[in-house]
Amino acid sequence: MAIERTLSIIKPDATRRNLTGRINAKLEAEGLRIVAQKRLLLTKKQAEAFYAAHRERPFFVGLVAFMTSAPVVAQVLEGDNAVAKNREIMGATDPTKAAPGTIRAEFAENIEANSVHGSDSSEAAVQEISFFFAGIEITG
Ligand code: 3AN
Repeated sequence: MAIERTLSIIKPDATRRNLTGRINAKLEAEGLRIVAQKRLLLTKKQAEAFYAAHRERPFFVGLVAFMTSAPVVAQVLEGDNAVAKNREIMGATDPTKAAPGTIRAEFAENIEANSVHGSDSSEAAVQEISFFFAGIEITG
């Protein structure tokens, strides 16, 4: 398997409930390494740019409001098959459909406030990592 990197975001519902450490523990227990991490409060412009692909979706305005409502923790995860592996650890978008033991099954409040984001392809990962991090900030 190839060593990959993926972008993860611990979302406002989770930072608000002080769940950063518990989420990180799960990621690490599953073999992903947190090779970069920063906590920041997104501006409206930044959240709109990050979710630009969803601009036409009915939930876009609410999603941007939610993502700017409290700090997020952006992180780069590294490991074997990191993109797919992180999606597996996260669970389905809708927490009522997420497999038991996944982050979203355990922590998400609802389909919008679902505790974590993870890149959904290796192309998205490259683009999303560069949205948040300069190469010099990532140390394997
Ligand atoms: P995922 O994060 O599982 O890749 P996407 O890319 O379809 O899911 O959606 C991006 C984000 O938009 C989700 N993480 C969630 O916060 C929000 N979202 C997705 N679907 C809905 C929905 N039906 N209603 C409200 N928010 C949603």
